Amino acid sequence: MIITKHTPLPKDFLWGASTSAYQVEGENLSHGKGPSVQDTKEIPAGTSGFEVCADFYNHYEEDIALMAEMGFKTFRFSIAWTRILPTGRGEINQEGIDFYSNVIDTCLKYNIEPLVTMFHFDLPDALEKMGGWSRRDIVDDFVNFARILFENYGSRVKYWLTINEQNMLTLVGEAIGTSDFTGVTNKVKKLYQDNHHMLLAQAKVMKLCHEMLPGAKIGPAPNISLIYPASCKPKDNLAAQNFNAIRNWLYLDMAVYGIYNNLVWKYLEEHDAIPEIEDGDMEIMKAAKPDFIGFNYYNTSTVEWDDGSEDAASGKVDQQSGATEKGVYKAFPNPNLLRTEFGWEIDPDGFRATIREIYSRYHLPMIITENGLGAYDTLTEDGKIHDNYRIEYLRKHIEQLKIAAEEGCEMMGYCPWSAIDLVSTHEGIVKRYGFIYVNRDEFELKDMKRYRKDSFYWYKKVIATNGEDLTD
Ligand code: BGP
Repeated sequence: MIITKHTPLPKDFLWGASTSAYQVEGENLSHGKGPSVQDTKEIPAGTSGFEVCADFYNHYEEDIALMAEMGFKTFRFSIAWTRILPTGRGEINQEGIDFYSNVIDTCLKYNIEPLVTMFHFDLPDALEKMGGWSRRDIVDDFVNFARILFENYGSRVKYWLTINEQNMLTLVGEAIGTSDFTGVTNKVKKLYQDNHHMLLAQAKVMKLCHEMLPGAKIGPAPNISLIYPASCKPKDNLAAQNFNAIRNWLYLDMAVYGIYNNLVWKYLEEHDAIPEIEDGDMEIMKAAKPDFIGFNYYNTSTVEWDDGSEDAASGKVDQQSGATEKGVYKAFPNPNLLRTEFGWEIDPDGFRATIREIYSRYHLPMIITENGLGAYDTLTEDGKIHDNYRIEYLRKHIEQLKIAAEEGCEMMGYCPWSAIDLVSTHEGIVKRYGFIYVNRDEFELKDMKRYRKDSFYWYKKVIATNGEDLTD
């Protein structure tokens, strides 16, 4: 019998990093761009808004040149729906089309494959005012937007991602600034109706992509991380299964197999929250198939059983995933893990476990679309940023990714968050993630100059050796 040894990482492994339009670009209400829900939401106290961000809109050539210097094979960025269609539908803003066309051409000039997210938390405000994702017609709006992207960029963009972190939009939309519950009596029902429309929109767009662009590849980009049981009590294990289904598998079961996860279905029944599903919806979702799975990973979560009593339901809500659901599971701070300065658990082994689990469920190639460490970086007087904590975090995660690859999980690429410093979802720009430092403070813009962090040089070497050399 021939035993096949799995090679660590394929030669064409897509090393890169990620950003999203509303967090990096700036110029959020100029050059013809309409407001998105991010521009109209209430900005958390003490954090900056999205008017300038990293000013990528005016610095993209310099920024992509720096990515090329690191040796990026891909750059994951999102396209702001309202830069293309200021009100989400109707007239096209040519300046927006041209902007992303230039970004794509700049990537290609350096042999960097653009990896385009079509929707990253920035729903057009005009569509939100009409009912947002609750309105069935929004599915057509999203398909129309996708068609415009495929028509304009399809000959140059091979890799597409549909919706960023649809599961976080559903579970913690309020923190991201995307959930409006005005007049809503059954929150769960609204959330899962919106979710159904997103799933349907995603399926239609995957199908359209395959029809219009036969050479292209498309996949979802949820935030997937394994849920641990707090102990070996059988009930804690059931709680972990419940939360895994609600947080993770609902989204991938639908994207890959076109089925509603049975545990989630039961949960929805119990909350009188079964979405309205029209004839033909399930067939559409079954027929649409992703070419790969993109997923964001920051940390695992741990839960214990919740018996539904008043006291038991007071568990702490997990920062990333909102892990407390009365009578279903309760968040449990994992005592075995270190935390970042911002309180996020760090779990590289959990990364490998998550990759293994996804592969055993879906058997599709995977690309990591986000992973990273938010920290308060300091610029020294001689223009250095010694972010060894970030190097340490990324190294440990890449080590585990490589082992997972050796174990036979098909890995396509790794795009940590973020290529360059940008504004966090709700904790400002001083929560930095980038390889490239942007010289501004939360409210003082300074000169916006770019500096290479220590992690920049380290990642350059990692890419040059295809992940073989992870030393400092
Ligand atoms: C993911 C989002 C990103 C990004 C990242 C870091 O959930 O897809 O948009 O912001 O998390 O989170 P935060 O900005 O809250 O630190």
